[in-house]
Amino acid sequence: MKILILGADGYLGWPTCLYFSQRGHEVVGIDNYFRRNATKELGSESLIPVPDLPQRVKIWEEITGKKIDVHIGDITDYEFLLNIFREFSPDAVIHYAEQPSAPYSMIDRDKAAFTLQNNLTSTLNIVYAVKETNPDCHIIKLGTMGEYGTPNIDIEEGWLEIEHKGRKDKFLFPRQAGSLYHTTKVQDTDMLWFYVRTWGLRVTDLMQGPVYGLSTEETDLDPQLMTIFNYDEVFGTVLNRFIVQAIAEYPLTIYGKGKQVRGFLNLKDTMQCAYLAATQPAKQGELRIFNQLTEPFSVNQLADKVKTVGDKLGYKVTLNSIENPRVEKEDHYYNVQYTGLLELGLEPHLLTDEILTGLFNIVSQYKDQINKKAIFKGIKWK
Ligand code: USQ
Repeated sequence: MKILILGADGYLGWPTCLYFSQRGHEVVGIDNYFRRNATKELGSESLIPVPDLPQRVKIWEEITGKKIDVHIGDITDYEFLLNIFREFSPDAVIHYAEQPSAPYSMIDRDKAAFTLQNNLTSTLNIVYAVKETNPDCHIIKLGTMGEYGTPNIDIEEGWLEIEHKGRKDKFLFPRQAGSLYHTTKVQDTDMLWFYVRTWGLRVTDLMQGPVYGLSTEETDLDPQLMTIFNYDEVFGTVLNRFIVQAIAEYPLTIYGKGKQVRGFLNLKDTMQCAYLAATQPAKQGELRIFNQLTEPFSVNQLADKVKTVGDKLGYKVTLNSIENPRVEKEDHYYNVQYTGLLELGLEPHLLTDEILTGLFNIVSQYKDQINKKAIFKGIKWK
């Protein structure tokens, strides 16, 4: 297959490029270095220094003999994106090229406006480029479990059948996002659903939970192939942050009661999910939605696991419940349906003590580079 990966330099984008390339697919990647630039501006760069994208693909080619083409540019520039679609004519496009951070979208009006403009325009441009060049191209869009929020009913896989005054219909599952970032993902889904209905596009929307981990089969081939790893309040996800905090002997930053539950997955499983979606595509005129998680955990459960493993490894791990900078329910019902990807063949890597120990071992090699000042700044929702 010919796969176009947008956001190819990112935490998920880079290992996804390698995953498809290793399995014999032709990969083209695009990135505008948003994450690198934004983290530099915030003083919270990747814990692991990684070469720039052209250098990374050069190293990949030296090690495996496999070639990945990359372009540095902004997909909100329609002509730039369209030219790549024309030249490459992908069978599938994977869209990771969004501003991915909830706290970033809540810093101020400018960052909110950037998030809105970047995320919605990039999705719109992909829709138009696909329609203009090859309407059969499968759009794989990274959504988020946060689109649903934390309703007091079971969360279904994308859709809900409703009976109202004796009549029935199927609708997108009700959405109530918890940040402006998450709201743009809701808007993306609505936009894609509109174009699927109107133009008959083929779309898979992956409702992903927070991802943790560092290691994939391909990035493990050489330290220079590792993915970007952020642990700061803005770009780090909670479990990755807790591991860095444990190693730095910084009290784990549990927001509020810590009873918030989210659906987590290992980085390795993100690769599998994207691959399963691409190799078993949605039908023409279908918006297929999968809930992309493998295990729900509360923040407290994660903190306890990190403490157990960290203490065993000789760190002094302490837990600290701090005032929640976000507006979110800290104690809520959470029961999610997530069978779609398992039915496609997903084999989950669950969060065992062994996996956590592996993460501790990699991160501890970069202990001296941890910038404690980046760990918590207290970006408030209001
Ligand atoms: N949390 C803490 N302490 C921390 C950091 C986070 O208690 O130091 C809590 C948060 O309050 C939240 C939960 O942990 O309740 C998850 O926070 P997170 O920062 O790991 O994840 P989130 O901001 O929701 O965003 C991340 C990714 C985003 C993705 C989303 C999936 O950055 O791109 O869409 O996970 S989901 O959470 O399912 O919406």
